[in-house]
Amino acid sequence: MMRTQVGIIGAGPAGLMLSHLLHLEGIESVIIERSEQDHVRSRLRAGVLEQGTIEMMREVGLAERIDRLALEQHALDFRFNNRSHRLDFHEASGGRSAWAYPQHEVVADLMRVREEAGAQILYDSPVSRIEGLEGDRPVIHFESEGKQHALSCDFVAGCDGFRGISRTAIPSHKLALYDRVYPFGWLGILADAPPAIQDITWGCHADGFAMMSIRTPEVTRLYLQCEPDDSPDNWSDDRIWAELHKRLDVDGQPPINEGRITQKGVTAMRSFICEPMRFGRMFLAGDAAHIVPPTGAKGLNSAMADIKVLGRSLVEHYKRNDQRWLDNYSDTCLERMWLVQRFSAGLCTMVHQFPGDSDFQRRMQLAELNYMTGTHEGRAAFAHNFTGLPVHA
Ligand code: FAS
Ligand code: PHB
Repeated sequence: MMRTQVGIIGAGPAGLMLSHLLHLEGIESVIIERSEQDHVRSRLRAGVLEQGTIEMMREVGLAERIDRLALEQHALDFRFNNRSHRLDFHEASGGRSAWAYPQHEVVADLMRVREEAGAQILYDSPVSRIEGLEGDRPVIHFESEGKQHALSCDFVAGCDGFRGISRTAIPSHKLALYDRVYPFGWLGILADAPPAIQDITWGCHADGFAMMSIRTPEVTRLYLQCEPDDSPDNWSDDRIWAELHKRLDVDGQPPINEGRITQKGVTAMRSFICEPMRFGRMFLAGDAAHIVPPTGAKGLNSAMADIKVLGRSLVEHYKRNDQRWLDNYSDTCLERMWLVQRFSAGLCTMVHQFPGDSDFQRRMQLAELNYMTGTHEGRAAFAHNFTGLPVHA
């Protein structure tokens, strides 16, 4: 039987970052990942990092590519009533920013430093069972190269995403699940087209939400609100550009730039949290414990916030034999995560068109948008959340 200190399930951003943080403190870990490495590395997902996530990556030795490739964002341009309403969250937050740095670059950075350090990351090795979580030596069972294997460890980190196995290893009567599925999805588009302006741009249109976000100076990430069960096959390039121009172009601003569409995909929208984020010697982190609609760009950032707390908690256990951080881990993460859910769900309600909404609801949305972009208090509240709430670790 294999043996390590911390068994990590999942080589997404949460699992990779935890493994790196522990390595920096001389704590052993093994990552067990279901998919092949190239599949994990190539997944296109989040695009915007909070100030705290950028600072964390710099602190752990990942500054070089961040400083070279990440594009600092100071504002978000809200478009409604055929006008641009630029919310400068850099100014409204006293100088805090967000950065355009795609998730697949974060994953590539972490994979590189882990490989350079000789990390044990077992790809193409699905975990089938976790046992002994209420004992002193939990065991993770997994398959690799057609054979069954077992990893004995002191602690298990469930970093295996929303559809992983770790959360299901917790007896259902020990869990409280909170869930909301939205009646729409996002059609995500990647286009070889330079961003029309340097600000993330939201179209809060009566026909539906749209967004233009930046991946590189030559590549734009675009989103269109669509039916929750829609298919990219229903969206020709012409239909995509017509809808994006309708929802995003306004007087006084350059129209969005068109270009070759290189990727299309539909993402469902969900708010989800499980409580607690710990069972015995297993700690859940990232999408394994919570999901937010991508509206507020909080999925990846929340995973990193959990890992910052979990990393600190495990270091306190191994280095100072102090269990308080581990004992408080779930409450610490959930207190912040409910505030993140509040922000993400609130934005979702404010900018999307819900089936059956009355004219009154539409006017309420416009009033929310006017308050948030047109008052100091509204801009400060948005900026405080969008650039990232503090992480207590
Ligand atoms: P991940 O899901 O990234 O990683 C979990 C890993 O565990 C995966 O590699 C999986 O293969 C592995 N795993 C699962 N079961 C396993 C098992 N039984 N054994 C071993 N390994 C197992 N967030 C944003 O902020 N902005 C966005 O625009 C955005 N867009 C998204 C689009 C899509 C389609 C999806 C699915 C998510 C999106 N997200 C977005 C959220 C996303 O970025 C997540 O928050 C982020 O990947 C969370 O990272 P992890 O918690 O590491 O989970
Ligand atoms: C993205 O680029 O994926 C993105 C940007 C801003 C958001 C949400 C997602 O608010």
